[in-house]
Amino acid sequence: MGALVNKSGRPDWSIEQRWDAYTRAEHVTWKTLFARQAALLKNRAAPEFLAGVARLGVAADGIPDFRRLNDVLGKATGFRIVAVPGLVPDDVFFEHLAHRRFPSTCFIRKPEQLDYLEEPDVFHDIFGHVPLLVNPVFADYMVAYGQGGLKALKQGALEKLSRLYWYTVEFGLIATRSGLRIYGSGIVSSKGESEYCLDHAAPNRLGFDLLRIMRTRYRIDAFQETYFVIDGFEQLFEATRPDFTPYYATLATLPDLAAGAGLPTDRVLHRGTGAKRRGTTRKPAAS
Ligand code: HBI
Ligand code: FE
Repeated sequence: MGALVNKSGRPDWSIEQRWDAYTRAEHVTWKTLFARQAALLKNRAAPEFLAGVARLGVAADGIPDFRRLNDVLGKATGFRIVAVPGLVPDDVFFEHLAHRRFPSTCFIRKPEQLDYLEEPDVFHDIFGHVPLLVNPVFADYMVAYGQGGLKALKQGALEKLSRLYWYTVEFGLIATRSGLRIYGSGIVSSKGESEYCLDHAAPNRLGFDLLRIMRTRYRIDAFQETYFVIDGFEQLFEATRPDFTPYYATLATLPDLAAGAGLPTDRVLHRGTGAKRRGTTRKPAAS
């Protein structure tokens, strides 16, 4: 991450959302993105995600007012959205999560960036992340991740831990009786990757494996080469409950793996062909 500047003047980097200041055009951008993803995700997203969207009642009408979202979220899991100007430093990010606060950007992408932008915007942060924060098990996982992040910073293990966030919170898939479903926010906020991650033969789809994930590098500028599939949010929470200190010691003795690597020990749901996507130079929406 490049040097970040605290424009907020507050130690937690929070700002006011200033919901009244959004323009009509900005609300239209949100509505366009929302309508497109809602239709696409009906049979693709995890039922828990879709239940969260319904419960928040966010969102079909335009960029949501965080105060209204917080009424619902607070009652459901005690989580609270705080507005931030953009990416915040790792320690600030983890402090928020550990205290049941989700830092969300407030700006929305420009109309010509509907399919891709580098940094998280309010559509990614709110539509992508907040529906699952209504789910008690997932909410607890996010808090535990914040606490684990603060520990990993002290142990010099952030690179390993951040892969866990990437391959679960941002790009995770979940197995259901009706087949694979999406729960990762980087996917649900991207039209192209919402299709690619489930339908395309190129990427690996592997069973969740904590240490394997923390060894696996990732791409931030292209669709993922590997997706990891959980059986349920309980599995995620239970697997990450132990102290990670001995895991980091083990990982220090093992080589990192390429994003598209295959191991004999993988639980393979689909071994990717690795074929490069053709026909577009478009990148997926940022996470
Ligand atoms: N800041 N606003 C914001 N959003 C993020 O997702 C975020 C961040 N700062 C740090 C960060 N993510 C990651 O580096 C950690 O997940 C490791
Ligand atoms: Fe994100």
